[in-house]
Amino acid sequence: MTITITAFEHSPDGGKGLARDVRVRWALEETGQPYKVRLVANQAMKQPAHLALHPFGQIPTYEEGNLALFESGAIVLHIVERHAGLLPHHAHAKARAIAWLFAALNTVEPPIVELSTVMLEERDKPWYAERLPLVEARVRDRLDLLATRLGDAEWLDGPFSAGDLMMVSVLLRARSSGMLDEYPNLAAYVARGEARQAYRRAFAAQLAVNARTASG
Ligand code: GTB
Repeated sequence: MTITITAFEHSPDGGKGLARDVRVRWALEETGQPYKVRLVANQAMKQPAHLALHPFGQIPTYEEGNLALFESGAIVLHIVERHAGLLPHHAHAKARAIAWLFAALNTVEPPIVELSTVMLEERDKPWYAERLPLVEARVRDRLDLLATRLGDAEWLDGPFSAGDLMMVSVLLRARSSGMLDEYPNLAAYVARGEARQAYRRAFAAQLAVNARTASG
């Protein structure tokens, strides 16, 4: 059955790979699943046809046969549970990989998204200079402990897993703030993720869309 995902027609990042369809593309590439992409314009996201797929009118979504899913974490989990490659076979190791996937989404991503929102949308506000260091400190709280836990390991818990895919995806969004470079082992971890062939294919595919839609 054909897998179809949705992505921005025009990503606000212009193709830097930060929108959440990339983690879904990456999981599909890692597990060798072909997929199609339906591009959604901003105004169409809040129209009934898209809201029927995604209750909050966002991307990404995932359709396969009569299954429609939203939430990048749920989509990635669905993919990796059905197709081998990103979850260990041993039950405990699998549970830990899923724990890292949730940790990326629930524990690490929120302060990073808050930081990027502050930097993008609150720069001209009177509270910006006071608020920025508070939000940066919340990101550092997470990165300090994540960096300690990773140490010199290649991946978070044994071989590369869905937990690493999600953590690398989340950390990428912190790079433009410069904070990732404060943690050389995390920066190297992210670079290892980006160097994977499956990530490169996922990144190139979204870049091609944004290059095309920007020019036409
Ligand atoms: N929790 C959901 C998930 O993980 O799937 C969140 C989905 C979400 O935030 N989708 C965003 C969206 O559809 C795109 S990815 N936004 C449109 C809307 O809400 O109307 C978030 C995103 C947007 C832009 C950048 N960027 O420019 O760098 C990065 C990430």
